[in-house]
Amino acid sequence: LVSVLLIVALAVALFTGCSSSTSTPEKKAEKRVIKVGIGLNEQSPQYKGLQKFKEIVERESKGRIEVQLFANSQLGDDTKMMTALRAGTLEMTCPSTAPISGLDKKWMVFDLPFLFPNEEIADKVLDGPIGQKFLDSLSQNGIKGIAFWENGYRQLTNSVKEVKTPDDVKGLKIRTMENPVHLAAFRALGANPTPMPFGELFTSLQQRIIDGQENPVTTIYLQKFYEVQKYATLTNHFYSPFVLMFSKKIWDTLPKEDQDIILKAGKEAGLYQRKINREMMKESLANLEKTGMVVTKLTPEQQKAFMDATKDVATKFEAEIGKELIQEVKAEIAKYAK
Ligand code: KDG
Repeated sequence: LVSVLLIVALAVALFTGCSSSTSTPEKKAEKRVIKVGIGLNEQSPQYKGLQKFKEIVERESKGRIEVQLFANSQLGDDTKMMTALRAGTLEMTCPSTAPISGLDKKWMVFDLPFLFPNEEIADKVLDGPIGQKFLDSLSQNGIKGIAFWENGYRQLTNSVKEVKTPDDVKGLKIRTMENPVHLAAFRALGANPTPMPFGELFTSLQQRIIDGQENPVTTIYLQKFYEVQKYATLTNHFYSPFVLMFSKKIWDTLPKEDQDIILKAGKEAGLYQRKINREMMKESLANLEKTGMVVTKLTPEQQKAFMDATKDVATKFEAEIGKELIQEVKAEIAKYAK
């Protein structure tokens, strides 16, 4: 028995010894990790788009690249994440155009009230030469622009009263994104706007520090704003698209093959994201109405009153955005609106 045990022990020693000696010389190719942070939650179409992005990148890189997703402002708010991209301490994020204006004022053009008449026209302009010019220009600020995704038309909610006319907005304390055009538009409506990061929004509504906020219906539903807001008005006032972006500092260290995979995946996942964003918007609207929230749909005349009340906002920002640039974007929109 002793000899049998000895032979077994020897065999085990030989086996484990052999296997470890064969695996040490060749070091496995190191996995590259791409972290992506967003403010919205895991149910959002934005997160679903990122799951698609992850799937494509991991498949196309045959597992060499791993994409890790962080929702709910876990990695900070949009501005903080963009700062991290510029410093090279975070790979990716996907803010709306609104906070990008903190880096470069011309981005405010996409936040002008009632800019895009519909989503299809927005797609054409953003996926065309003008959109590409904007994405490329981010490199001046240490960011590689990948693609435009969709957040969706923004709608107004509040806890005080039903809003049907610009007059009803007067005096309401409204949270906006951190963007001068948004502040100016709400001031033009007579509101009292306060910019605030998304992560602080729910609690501020709950504690009644502010009366209202504005976001696409899907966000209003999925982030449960209906629990703390009684009234929603479908104003469609801003479009403010999402921009999927990468740290230029890190991008410049990537092999061309990986850059191509990421770029292609970002665009492809973006098309998917827009599609589900539009589907979920319809579902969310129906769901919101079921929660008991008062959802007010405006007639074209009622919506025009909001357009008229904010029509001078674009003129106010001509100097900062550039008059020609506003004209160029508007001409491109008009071309597709025919
Ligand atoms: O993930 C993006 C969000 O952080 C943010 O852009 C959502 O529309 C938004 C808001 O109101 O801040």
